[in-house]
Amino acid sequence: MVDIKAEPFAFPARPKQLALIVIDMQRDFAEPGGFGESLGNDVSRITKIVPDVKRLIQGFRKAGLPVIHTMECHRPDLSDLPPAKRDRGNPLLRIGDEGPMGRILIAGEPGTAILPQLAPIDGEVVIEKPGKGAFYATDLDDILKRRTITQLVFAGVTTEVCVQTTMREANDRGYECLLAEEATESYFPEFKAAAIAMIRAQGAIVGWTAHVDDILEAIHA
Ligand code: C5J
Repeated sequence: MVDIKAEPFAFPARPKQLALIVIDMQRDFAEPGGFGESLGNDVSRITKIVPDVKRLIQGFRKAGLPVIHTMECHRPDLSDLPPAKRDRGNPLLRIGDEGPMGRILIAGEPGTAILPQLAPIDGEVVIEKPGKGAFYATDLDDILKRRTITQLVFAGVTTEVCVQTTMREANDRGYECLLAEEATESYFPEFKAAAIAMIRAQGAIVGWTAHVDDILEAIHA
């Protein structure tokens, strides 16, 4: 076991049971013309974390630990897209609409792809998920159980939506969760701060949070 310096107290990592989950680092959330911008967001906040997400991914690869990527996306026929999700709000473009990077959040479209700097390499699992949480309607839990993974480090976007939802789903399924603070972002700085605070409050009620440097130092120890 190796302790990772974390809040609200050290994370007792068991490296053989640890994986990195990178949530939704997709062009649709990070680039102009994608889903994030169609909702009125400043997407430049998301691209700023790419270097920290990249060194976390590289650190896990170097340590021989699994890296799992998720993508929020839907089938081209929209059969996994509930009207309650598609018709929400008043975005410039809805999920499934044709945008400058192809159809918004549809599997296989250019805009739905993971940012090229963070692209999965051969052998890494990619989970396509129709919901906010990565356990909903996917085989993520089976994949983790088969590999005897019990602890998850989280990176990706957005902190308070898909990252926090997945952490809560994982927590309920018995996984210990650690959020890498510099490797996650929100379109709203106050929501990122609030999510970090609520995750680690009450004795790590959802999980721990830690700095990327401290995670990397511990997994290489
Ligand atoms: C959102 C996500 N915010 N990946 N998706 O719609 O957080």
